[in-house]
Amino acid sequence: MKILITGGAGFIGSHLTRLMVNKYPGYTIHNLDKLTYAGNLANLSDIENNTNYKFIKGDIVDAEFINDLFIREQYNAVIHLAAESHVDRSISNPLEFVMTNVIGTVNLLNAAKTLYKNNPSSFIKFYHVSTDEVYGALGESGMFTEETSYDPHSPYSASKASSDHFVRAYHDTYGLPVVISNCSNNYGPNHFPEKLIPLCLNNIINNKPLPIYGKGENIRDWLFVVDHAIAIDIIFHEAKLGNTYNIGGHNEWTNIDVIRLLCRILDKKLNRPEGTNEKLITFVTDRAGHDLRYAIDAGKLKKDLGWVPSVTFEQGLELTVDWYLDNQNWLNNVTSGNYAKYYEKQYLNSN
Ligand code: NAD
Ligand code: TDX
Repeated sequence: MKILITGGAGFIGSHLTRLMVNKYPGYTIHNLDKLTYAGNLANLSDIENNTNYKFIKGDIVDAEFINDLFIREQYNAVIHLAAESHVDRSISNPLEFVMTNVIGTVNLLNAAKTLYKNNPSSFIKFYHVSTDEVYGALGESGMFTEETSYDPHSPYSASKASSDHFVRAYHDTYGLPVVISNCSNNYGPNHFPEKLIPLCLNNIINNKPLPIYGKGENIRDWLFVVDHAIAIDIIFHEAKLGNTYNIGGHNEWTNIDVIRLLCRILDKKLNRPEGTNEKLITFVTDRAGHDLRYAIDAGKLKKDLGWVPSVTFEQGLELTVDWYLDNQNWLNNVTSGNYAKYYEKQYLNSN
């Protein structure tokens, strides 16, 4: 089986690519990534020489490039993660999110449709990786199920909702074999330090303020990134076509409590007196349209396919903190902005 993973140099994509390359030596895995600020080939340095793995630099917004690639490579399946993924960036530049998340997805769907039409038994699946943010915000109770109506509030979630609708439309209209999953907030190694947990981790290490939007009372449902990758693998292989699965950790935390826990873990690991890091917490202006609460009901995934998270939040956060402390070069590289150019040069020189 020849599988195209898009966005494989990003946070979740790199964990999924590693899992697929190592677990399925008989598969050929291509990783298509534009290497935006969020894409980093250093995330995959441990598998870059595997014979069943190939990196392809390219932009999913470029329809001609995507069509040529699909015709040349005759993929059997696509797992689509490439996206602009940061809500705050979507508030300052919505159009970039429309281009990548909507137009880019439709380009991939068109290319997949051509392969499927030409040889229906050879193109088996288009797996679209999406987010719980498409469902909007919850009040103090309730959970998102697969039946919850879409109600996106940010330009990011609106673009992801739109891409989900296109994926379903290609299933209903053209019979394209699709699967969608909507996951809650991920955390773990290789998370770009613009998102809450890695941003605060980096700032604690460097004794900088920890910016908490509003009063820190917004609630997210956190899942360790490797558990998301495991869920995608299971859904990719076992889900019925046309189905949607919610993925989540049953692990709701207010932002302020997450950051307090992180501060306590890092007080110990950095040998600072208890309470030192909490003093860095700084309340700042709230995010516009800030969703109050997300919570995923992942009961269907457990019932149908037997998936449950493998680590608790405390275990996952400890693993994450240890990874960042052991990989401060990674953090320094991505915060210096030199890394994309550096790794691109390395790659071009070696090919
Ligand atoms: P990320 O920002 O870390 O990585 C995105 C990757 O896509 C990067 O490697 C980037 O270079 C690549 N990319 C961006 N634009 C591209 C383009 N035009 N062409 C080709 N490649 C391009 O994102 P992430 O957090 O790993 O998220 C991956 C996917 O999972 C996204 O679709 C996101 O919506 C979804 N998701 C993320 C979370 C989360 O908590 N991070 C939760 C649920 C769903
Ligand atoms: O500096 C900050 N201060 C702060 O209080 C940042 C960056 C965030 N926050 C808050 C906003 C959110 O309530 O923390 C919470 C988490 O924020 P992010 O890490 O930006 O994630 P979120 O907006 O919840 O979206 C994430 O989860 C769903 C991912 O970025 C998305 O790609 C995914 O789809």
